Amino acid sequence: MRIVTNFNEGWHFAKPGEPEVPVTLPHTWNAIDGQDGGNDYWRGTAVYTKRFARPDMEPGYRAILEFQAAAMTADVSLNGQHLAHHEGGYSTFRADLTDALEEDNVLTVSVDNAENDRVYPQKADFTFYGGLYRDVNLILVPAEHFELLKDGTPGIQVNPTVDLDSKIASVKVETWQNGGPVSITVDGQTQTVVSADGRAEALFLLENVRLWDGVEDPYLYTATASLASGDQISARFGCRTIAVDPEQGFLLNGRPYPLRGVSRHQDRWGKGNALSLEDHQEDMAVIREIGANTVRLAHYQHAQCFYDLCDENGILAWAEIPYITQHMPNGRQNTLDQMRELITQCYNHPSIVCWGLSNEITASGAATEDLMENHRLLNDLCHQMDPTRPTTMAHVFMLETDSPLIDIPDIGSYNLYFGWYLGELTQNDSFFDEFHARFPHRVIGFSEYGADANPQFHSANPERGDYTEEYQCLYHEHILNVIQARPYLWATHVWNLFDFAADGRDEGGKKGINQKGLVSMDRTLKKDAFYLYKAAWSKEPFVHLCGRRYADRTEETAEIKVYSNQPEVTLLVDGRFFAVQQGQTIFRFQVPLTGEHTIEAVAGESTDTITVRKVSEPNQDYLFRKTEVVNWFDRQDYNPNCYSIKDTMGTVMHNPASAAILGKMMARMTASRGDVAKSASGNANLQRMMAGLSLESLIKQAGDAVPAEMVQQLNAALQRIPKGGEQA
Ligand code: GCB
Repeated sequence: MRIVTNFNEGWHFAKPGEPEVPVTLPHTWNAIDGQDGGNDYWRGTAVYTKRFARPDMEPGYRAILEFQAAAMTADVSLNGQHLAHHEGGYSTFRADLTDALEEDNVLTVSVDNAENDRVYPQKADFTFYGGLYRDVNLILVPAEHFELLKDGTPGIQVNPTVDLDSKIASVKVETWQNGGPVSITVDGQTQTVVSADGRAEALFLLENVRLWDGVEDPYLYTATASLASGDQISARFGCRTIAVDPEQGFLLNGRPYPLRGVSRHQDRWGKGNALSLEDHQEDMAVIREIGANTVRLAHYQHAQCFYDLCDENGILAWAEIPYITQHMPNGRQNTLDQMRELITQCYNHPSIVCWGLSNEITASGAATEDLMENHRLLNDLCHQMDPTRPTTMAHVFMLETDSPLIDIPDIGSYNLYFGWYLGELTQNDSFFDEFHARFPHRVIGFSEYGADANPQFHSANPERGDYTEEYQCLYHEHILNVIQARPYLWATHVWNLFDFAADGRDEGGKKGINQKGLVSMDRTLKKDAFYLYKAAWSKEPFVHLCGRRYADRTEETAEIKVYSNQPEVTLLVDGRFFAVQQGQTIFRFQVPLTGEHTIEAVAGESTDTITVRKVSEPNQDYLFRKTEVVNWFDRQDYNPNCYSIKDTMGTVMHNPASAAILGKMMARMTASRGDVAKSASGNANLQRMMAGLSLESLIKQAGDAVPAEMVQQLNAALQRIPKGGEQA
């Protein structure tokens, strides 16, 4: 018999030079300092200790300790004897304690999240929490047992192949063990097979197979394997086919099934990444509520229980390793190790549809030969370990669309932030249209897009960069059209379903938080944009009035916006009928304001109510205080017959004199902005994309990075050059 005991209780934790404190796992030491901004959270080596009596074991049994994650690097010792070293903070690993066990035991686990140049991630927009932040289990197994130590394997791999026409699935089950024979059962059929070189295999036919069919019917089968010793393991699996096509996008079980959903990071306000099962379940409930059919589990391996939840709920998942932002020549082995563990540990999940090789890996540097080679090796590893799933990559927007890097994975995907960090919303449309026209045989997706919103901020005239809930809504309304009009996009993922910690951030009125979430980091507040997607995706009838936190309005007539998946919305103002509208997803009403009004939206059985008030002065709490730099633009006088920052980049670059001035300023600017800006400034693709934008808007996008005097100098210098005939 296999006995699994939770080992989360009774630990002590100490940072260097500090006294030990009792802790219960899951635990991270960065729950507070990793979320409060300043990019100064503690990164180093801390020690977890646990004393325990020798477990009661029958003779020959082994005691294996399972860590479902240790961030980022761990060394496990028992009674002073070093037993395991593991690099990578997101995957399961196990250590065999047996030979070091005594009557009374001291277990020490040194866990390290310090900076280095080998273990990913090292540079990325999220907090690298340190700690034993997932469950630890003690597993007692008989001498004859299924493999536990190699790459955190479940010991069993199930590979169903489905013929949709005949509805027959042939299910190959493989197990790894140190004994045999092995009895394997699937759907009431049992086979006993020999084990050769530690591996056994059985093939089952399932007739009239019930498919694992996404959110509609995520039916799971179970394969169970046992040994004469009594050791037994099982794996759930799903019978489904997946395919991708450059025109049809993603296909599930033979039919087009556009993947439309959200991304998720594994952290929460006040807890860091030390989540409970209930936290994970709550996140899945929010994914179900919004009506998504896919989740990108960014930017690393998530908890097994979350992939289980995806399996159970029919949510198709993008799984990836944290090979992100900056390629490290010394990190090659670690990328391969993390990928091997990801695939070994996650293979059986029917929800997983692809393996993500990297994210925005050229964001801080060029695609060097070493980086290319690293990707080729990863890609080959994925194909060799799993011929059934495509590999993919999330490209940074400025990666040239004809870069040879794009050819490496089976299918591609871009992270685009036009309309937020830079550019205009419509550039999202043109980017994909051009890509699709130029590369009609490539499968392409939209792996990230989003805009930050602080739910405190509001505006009747929302603009990019104002952090209002209203701009986030406008942004997502636009992108919703982009993705609905382009079914060839094999997957699209909102960045991000939840606000998450990025301790290096300080913007939009909050330190340490990336506020692109549709839901707050504590999961208590759903921003208005959440309901836009719910209206587009969910079948559960509802109506939502935007502006619940935006009561004080200065307009004579306010736009009242309603999101609903119902075909008709009736608006009541102060209890009286105001208007009725038929439509889809978004309903807009112009409501004259005189004093305080109760607004009620009714759609079928659903209702929602807000209060709005006519005020004479804007509520100052609603305004994100922009920096001097941004305000400066509005005060400029300029001569339109000469060049100025009002001109487009393309126009300014057209004249050698004005181009030289701009070139000089860009060189000065990028010198102080680090690697991302440097690679952006030398990037022809980006410059082509930016050519149609005014310098003013480009500078605004750069925010505080361009000091006011620099803008003034640039504008003054441009204003000295008369335009010679070309249009501004
Ligand atoms: C990206 C990254 C993601 C960031 C996001 C952002 O492109 O892939 O990790 O959090 O942008 O919000 O800037």
